[in-house]
Amino acid sequence: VEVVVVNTSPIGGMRPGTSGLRKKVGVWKTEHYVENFVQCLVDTAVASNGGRMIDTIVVAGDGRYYNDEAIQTIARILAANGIRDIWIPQHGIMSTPAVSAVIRRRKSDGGGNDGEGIARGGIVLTASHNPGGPDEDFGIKYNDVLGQPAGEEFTEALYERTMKISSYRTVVRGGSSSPSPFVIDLSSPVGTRYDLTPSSTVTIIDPYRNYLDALRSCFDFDSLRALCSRAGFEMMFDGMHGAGGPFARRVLVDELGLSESALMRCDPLPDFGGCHPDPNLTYASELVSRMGLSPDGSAIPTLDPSTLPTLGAANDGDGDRNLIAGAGFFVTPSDSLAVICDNWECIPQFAMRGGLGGVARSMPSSAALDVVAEARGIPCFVTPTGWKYFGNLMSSRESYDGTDYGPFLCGEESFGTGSDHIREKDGLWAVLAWMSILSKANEGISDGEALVGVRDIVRRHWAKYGRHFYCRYDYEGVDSDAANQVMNTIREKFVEGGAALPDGSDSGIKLVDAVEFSYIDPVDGSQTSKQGLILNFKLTTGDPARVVFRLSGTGSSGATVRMYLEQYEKDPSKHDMSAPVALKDLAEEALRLVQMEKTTGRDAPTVIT
Ligand code: VG1
Ligand code: CO
Repeated sequence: VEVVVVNTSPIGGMRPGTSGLRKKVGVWKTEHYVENFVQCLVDTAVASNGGRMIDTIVVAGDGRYYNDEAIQTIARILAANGIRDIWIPQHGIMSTPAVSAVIRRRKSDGGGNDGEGIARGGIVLTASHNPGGPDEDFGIKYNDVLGQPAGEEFTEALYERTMKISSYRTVVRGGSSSPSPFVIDLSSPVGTRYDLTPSSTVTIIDPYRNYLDALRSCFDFDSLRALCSRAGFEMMFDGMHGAGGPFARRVLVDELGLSESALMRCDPLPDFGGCHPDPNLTYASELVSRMGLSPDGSAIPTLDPSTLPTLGAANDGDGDRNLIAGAGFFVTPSDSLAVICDNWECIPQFAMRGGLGGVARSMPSSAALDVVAEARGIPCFVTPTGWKYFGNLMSSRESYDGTDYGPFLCGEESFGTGSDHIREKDGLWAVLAWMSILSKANEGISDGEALVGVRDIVRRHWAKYGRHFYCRYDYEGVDSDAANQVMNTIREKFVEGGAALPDGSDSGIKLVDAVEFSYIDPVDGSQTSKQGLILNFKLTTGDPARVVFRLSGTGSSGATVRMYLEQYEKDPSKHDMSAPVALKDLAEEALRLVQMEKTTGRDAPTVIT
């Protein structure tokens, strides 16, 4: 085996977005593409490690098309750069939360890894909820030593390097006369080691162990097992053919005793079986209908809820997102977060430490969390979209001097929920959190009586705190110039030209102000601007409403305009209205003001969720 230096030149367009670099597979397959990006990633990681080589790194993907090939290429680059220990899960597949758990928890196994015994970082091969396959998306992101997505400073430095790169290092077998690539057998037994160079070893690791330990530290598996065996409790989990499926099987079936029939689509497939692995009302349609729901999230009136599963859940391609539903009842991610917050007593991870020390949500998520946090005296943070901002908050609250800042809960409207057990959102964690809430809610219910369901829990929550009606419209594949024009129009007319706010329309909904969200990280002081345009309205009832516009940062072509709608309703007699109906007037007024159809040519969104 020989280390070789290969000449290359910069390739444009390698700036990571909300969560890593996502491109069509065809782009990744162009010559030097993966090599250039990963060499720059290593260089940036070394620079941010004070110039010292990174000793241990984990490489894993969500199993999408190109996963295994990219793992091989990346392992060779890492070895040639002198990274001593490269950890790859058996079969190359791990969910994103499981990678975060490995980085944080995996200690030296007594083998060649005699360093500090923890990974310095992780390379995660995923385009998350984007479709996979030869003509679809592939992606690479980097998580740092804490297991959290690299921040903007890192990704910008990485991008700068991609503009200057002139060579990369890799290893070949057979010397330069008859070189052939070194290939690792990803299906070899856990513990198998490959010496790629005299100073660099690949170890095949167990994908499950560290993640299972992380979940065990959060939940009471015995009481969850008891819930699963209760008469009347039925569950349905949709893995969407992503990386979360095998982890769900390992936990829900092997540990908690559910039957295999509780799982659907839990075998990872390179093209996710042709589906769009995003667990929302549109793309998780089969689960949604099995839960007795229409695509707009309302209950199908002809179905008797007592014949439907108690709990339905889905994960996205890389297992970090979650959808939660009950019998004939869809829970919005923003409500889910607020309910988990209010029910912290049900979750041992929080209860054992006397409650939550802090909570956070992304700006476009609804204020349902804020209302609970305020009532219960929990500090609440509002961050830009993307998990990296939560990571900073959580890590800053880790104790170095014995102070207990308490556990941390956070989430996003985009079906992301999680806590400080790792530094990523965690689809399965959210499912176990809801199972814990259900378990507690049914403690006093005797066998034979109807179980307290998801719907009962959320409706009680609304009665207590009021309901934040919530909906998101996505306009996907919009022409980039048109998308920018929508944003510029809002900025110029309503944010900067605030004095000239228009009169309300016939609906009586009145725009009261407009702001552009920017964020100063309270931990490192870094500033992030242009994180979404917020239009604040006043309804005829006097209640507040809000519409946010943002451009997606995870797409691989064209632009996606997201419109987030939120409207507060205190009156319980109005809580059973369906969200799209309740929000219809607000949506129309916002679309009229920003001239969506005129600018983009779209008279309807591609996805409503
Ligand atoms: C989307 C979501 C955001 C999430 C991000 C990554 O970003 O809106 O909340 O953190 O995806 O999730 P954007 O920029 O497209 O709106 V995942 O599961 O795709 O890693
Ligand atoms: Co994801």
